[in-house]
Amino acid sequence: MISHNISHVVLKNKIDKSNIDSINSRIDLLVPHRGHAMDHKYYPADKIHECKDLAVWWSQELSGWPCVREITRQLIELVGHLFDEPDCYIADIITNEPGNTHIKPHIDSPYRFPKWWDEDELLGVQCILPLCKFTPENGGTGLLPDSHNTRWVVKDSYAGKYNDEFLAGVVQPEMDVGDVLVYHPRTLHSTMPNTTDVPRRALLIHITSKEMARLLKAEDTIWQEEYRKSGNK
Ligand SMILES: O=C(O)CCC(=O)C(=O)O
Repeated sequence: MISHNISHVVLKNKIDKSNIDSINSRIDLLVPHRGHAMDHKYYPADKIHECKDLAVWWSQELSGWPCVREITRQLIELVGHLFDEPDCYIADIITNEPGNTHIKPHIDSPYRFPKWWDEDELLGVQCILPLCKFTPENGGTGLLPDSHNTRWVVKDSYAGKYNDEFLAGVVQPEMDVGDVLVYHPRTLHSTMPNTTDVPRRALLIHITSKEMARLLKAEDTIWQEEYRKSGNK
C-alpha cells in the first residue's frame, strides 16, 4: 500500500462492478462543475456555463449517491487502515473528452495547500476508479513513479514547468472497471490526451481521516459555495 516508498498502486478487481454500472446508468445526471476548454483555458464553477467546448471537466459532488456511498465503503475497507476514523472528502467524476490534447501534471489536496505542502505524514490518498477501460489511447491517468517524495511547487506545476520531466518518465497503467488506482496525493499525475472518439470517465474519491476532511472543507474554496448552499458549512 501507499507509504514513503510507494507513490501509487493499482488494486485489481476490488470494487463491485454492479456499483460502477449504477454510476454509468446515471451519467446523464452529471453537470459540469468546473473544467478546461479545448484551448485549456480553465473555467471555475461560477464561469463554467460560459464554456462551449469542454475538454476535461469535473462533475458536481456525488458522495450522496447510494452507489458512490457503497463504493466509498468498499474503498475504506481497502485503505481505511491508513487513517484515524477514515472518511471521504469529495467524490466527483472527471470526464476526459475526445479531442483533449492537454496534460497538466500536478499534485492534489491536501498537499497543494500551503499549510500542508511540506508535511511529511500521509494525510490522505486519492483514489481513481475507471468507469470504462483506461488505455494510453483514451487518456488513462498518467503518473510519474516515485515523484511523491519531491516538493513540487504548485504554481510551477500549473505553469507547465514540470511537463518535460513528467513526459520523460510517465506511466499510464491499463485499468479495467472494478480496479482502483490509489496514489499518494503528492505524486505528479495528469489526465492524458484522449485520441479516441469516446469520453473517458473516472470516479475520484479522496480518503482521509474525519478530522482532515473537516479541515479540508474549511480550506478548499472549490467546494465552499456548495457547502454554503447545502447549509453544510
Ligand atoms: O483524469 C485523470 O486521469 C486524473 C484526474 C486528476 O488528475 C485530478 O482530478 O486531479
